[in-house]
Amino acid sequence: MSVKKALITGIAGQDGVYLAKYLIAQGYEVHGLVRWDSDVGAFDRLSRFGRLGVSLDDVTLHIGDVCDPHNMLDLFYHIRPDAVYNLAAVSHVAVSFKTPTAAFDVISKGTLNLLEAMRRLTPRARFYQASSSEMFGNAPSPQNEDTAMMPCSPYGIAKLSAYHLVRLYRAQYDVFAVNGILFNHESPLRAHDFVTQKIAQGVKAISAGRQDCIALGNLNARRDWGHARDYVRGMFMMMQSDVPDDFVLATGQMHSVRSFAEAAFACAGMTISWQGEGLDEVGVDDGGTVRVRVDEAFFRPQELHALCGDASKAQRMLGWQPSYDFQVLVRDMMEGADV
Ligand code: F7E
Repeated sequence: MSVKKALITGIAGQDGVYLAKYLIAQGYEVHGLVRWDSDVGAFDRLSRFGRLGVSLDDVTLHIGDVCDPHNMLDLFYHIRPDAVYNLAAVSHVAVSFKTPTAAFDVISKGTLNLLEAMRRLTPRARFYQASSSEMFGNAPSPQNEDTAMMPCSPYGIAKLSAYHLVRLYRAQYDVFAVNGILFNHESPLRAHDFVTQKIAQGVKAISAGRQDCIALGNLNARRDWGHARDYVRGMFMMMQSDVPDDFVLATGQMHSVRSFAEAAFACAGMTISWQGEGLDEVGVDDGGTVRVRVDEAFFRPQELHALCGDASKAQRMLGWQPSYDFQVLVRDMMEGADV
């Protein structure tokens, strides 16, 4: 039997590297798409592979761009993938307000280019779309597959358009295409401008005496944070189902940015108490030193206040459930031990 081939767009990101490792272990030949950069081979862009123990000899990297339809046709023609995981995105919600066109190009047009290439060249391949809980916007929690979607960021709106493209291609062209509606998922490989990693790195720097304080935005924002390792396993499970469908992956537990900070400081043996309100609120350690302050620069133009997912469909139909709880996730990020 020939070896199955998987193509992962956005392979160099947190989820891409965890997924590549998972698929290699499942016996797949893994191909990954990375954007051109004059430093494309530079250690920092591909460093996540090494941190997770994945040799660059075990993946085939292709330089390209999902925004280019010819490039996608060429890629499908040459690789002939059996499974396509579309993880490419401008994944930072705040950045999508500054570069909305880029967000739409990569997320919406990029997904369209991939679906078109797949239906023309490898119509029996399976397609995973990285849809996001950001599509729900401020719809009431808990959110599941039937919740009305009201995105409140260019990122969320672009993701919603890609989500609908997947559903359209499934209905119209009978391709196997699934939407994984993933709530926030983190790990020691998370980029440093997402709040969990920013806090984890900040607390580590404070306990090492290299930094005094962390500046954060909305401390009251609440998210359903899981571990990327559990979520890539869920992506694979969706792709093995008999019938293509859409699934929420979430822990069902919601915590505030403030609680994440408290938990991270606790891992470093520090207790934080909160004083003041609004922009004047500070988090103070036992010795009275300010360790967290609020900076307006980190607030979103439109805030998404609370996300908490209901993953009962994935539990029922795929047998998926998360193995990391909030405390274990925070500890793992603080130790960086799980990489
Ligand atoms: O923000 C608040 C911020 O940037 C979480 C992406 O993977 O998950 C992620 O999007 C919350 C927000 O993630 C800071 O306002 C406070 O309410 O870590 P984040 P995100 O925007 O939820 C979804 C599911 C995706 O699909 C995305 O691709 O934390 N917050 N202070 C802050 N956020 C950041 N980044 N920095 C702060 O200083």
